[in-house]
Amino acid sequence: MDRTFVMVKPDGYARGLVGRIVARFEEKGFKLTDAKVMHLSREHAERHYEHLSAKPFFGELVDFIVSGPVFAMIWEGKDAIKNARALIGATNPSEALVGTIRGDYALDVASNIIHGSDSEESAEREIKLFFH
Ligand code: YYY
Ligand code: MG
Repeated sequence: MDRTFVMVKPDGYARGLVGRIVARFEEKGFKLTDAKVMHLSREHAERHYEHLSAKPFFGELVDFIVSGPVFAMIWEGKDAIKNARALIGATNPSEALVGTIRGDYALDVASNIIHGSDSEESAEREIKLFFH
């Protein structure tokens, strides 16, 4: 069974969106196999986003992701990575379709409320980083 890593970011957690986001994944047909509230260290956040370290927004991204608790999850289901990304919507909420999580709950790319792994390699890496 395919698995993916999903995380409600500090803005989504602070806004009380965890329950609604979990419900969206359950309604789609995914099974939750692990989950926890965490407050990421800067080192953990930098490792999670290390592939973006050369980007101009990297510093702000790390500051944001350590700014408060997150809710980390592992979801299981057919084509989990692709189907979870479809449910999450485009990176920039301005481009995310209504009906997707970012399309319905976010306005700004810097606070787009949720993360989902984008490949099998990143799902494996992120599940290890957050759950081992
Ligand atoms: O996988 P996804 O979260 O959809 O996008 P990434 O390209 O991996 O970027 C990670 C994260 O960085 C994104 O969710 C918001 C932030 N970001 C940003 O603040 N400004 C950008 N122009 C692009 C991404
Ligand atoms: Mg990504």
